[in-house]
Amino acid sequence: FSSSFFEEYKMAYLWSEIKTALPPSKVEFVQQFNEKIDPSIIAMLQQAKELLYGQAMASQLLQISQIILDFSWEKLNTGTWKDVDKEWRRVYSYGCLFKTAALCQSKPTEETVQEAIKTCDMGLLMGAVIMDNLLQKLVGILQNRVKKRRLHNTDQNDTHCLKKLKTELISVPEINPALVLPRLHCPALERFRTDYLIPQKPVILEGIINHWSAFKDHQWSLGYLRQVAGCRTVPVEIGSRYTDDEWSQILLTVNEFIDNYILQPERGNGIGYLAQHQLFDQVPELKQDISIPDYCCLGEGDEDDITINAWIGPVGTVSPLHQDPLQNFLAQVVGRKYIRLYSPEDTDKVYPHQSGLLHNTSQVEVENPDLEHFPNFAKAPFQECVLHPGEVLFIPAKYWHYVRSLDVSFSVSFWWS
Ligand SMILES: O=C(O)CCC(=O)C(=O)O
Repeated sequence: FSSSFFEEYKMAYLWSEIKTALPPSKVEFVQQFNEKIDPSIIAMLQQAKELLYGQAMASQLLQISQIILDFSWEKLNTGTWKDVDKEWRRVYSYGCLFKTAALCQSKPTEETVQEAIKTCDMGLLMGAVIMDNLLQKLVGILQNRVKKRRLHNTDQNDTHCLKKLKTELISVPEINPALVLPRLHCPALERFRTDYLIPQKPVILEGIINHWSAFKDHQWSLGYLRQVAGCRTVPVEIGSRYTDDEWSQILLTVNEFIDNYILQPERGNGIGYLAQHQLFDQVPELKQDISIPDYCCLGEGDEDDITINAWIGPVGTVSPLHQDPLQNFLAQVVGRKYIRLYSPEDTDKVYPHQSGLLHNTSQVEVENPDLEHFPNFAKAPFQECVLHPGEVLFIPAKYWHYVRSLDVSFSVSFWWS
């Protein structure tokens, strides 16, 4: 058989695979909404379900799903995100589900499968969980259709581009030995609790994540990221730092992010940072490569309440000096990061922004401070380090932290209470 015949066969088979993930009959396909949802939209959702289980043309289902998506999208983009009614997010997810099904019904091309993957990702990012996380199941099936073809020629290309990048000058700060953060190798839980957690003192922990698959059989790299998530759509922060006026968030596939913001940043419009907590829910393969540090059991919260964030970006991403309300383990997996910490006791010396949204962020550019405007910043004591792969920095709650990547970098942070 020719490979194109094989590809066509696989695409034809795709719909039967998608169908097995859907409820077997329309009776079992339950959609219930409260009175917040307009009756006309409920009628459309009902009609979409009839079309999905009937003999209708895929184009009809596509049309109706697009109306559901457009209508609910309006609702998701009205007012602030926290005030958006979850019920409309569920409607949006159903719209994504119907559109995905419509796109996959008759032998889809690779482009159509890509569009279906993007549709599922939009539902996962903007919608709410429906039908036992069905969108996640569907995207897994779809991803398997495109993933394998991408594997071959990217790694070599990436290495070549990375070599070129290495020639750029990176300013690695000289660490003052008097200010360097202490390091401990696999301390006992009790030692960590008494000497660091209770007194809320930062420390670098060594040797506690070496067993992660991310360092072993699934070693994290740009190539690996392309393999498990290349075709997935994710939000990327564009701009050197989130305090800049030009800073924005855009949606890109992971491959586009790597190509245009990591390997050839001159192609993208500024520095791009994949900094978000949804990545591990969107791409469970990545979550399986890491694990929550044992030391989190010393906290009071449930394991389910721990937020796991991914921080993936090129040389030079900067997280301006800011504080977060929870305890943090910042684990470095690939590349190095320069980090500065200031105690919450010195908050007045770091000049937090006055405005509501940025009140947890300092106005001072840490490595180039304007001491005329912020004179007391020079008096603020700090600790610093270069965090290397395999090291984990404990940042106590409310500690001010500033982070600049010195290489292409992958980090994971765990926020716990
Ligand atoms: O690594 C970074 O750029 C920032 C990390 C951070 O702010 C955090 O983990 O809270």
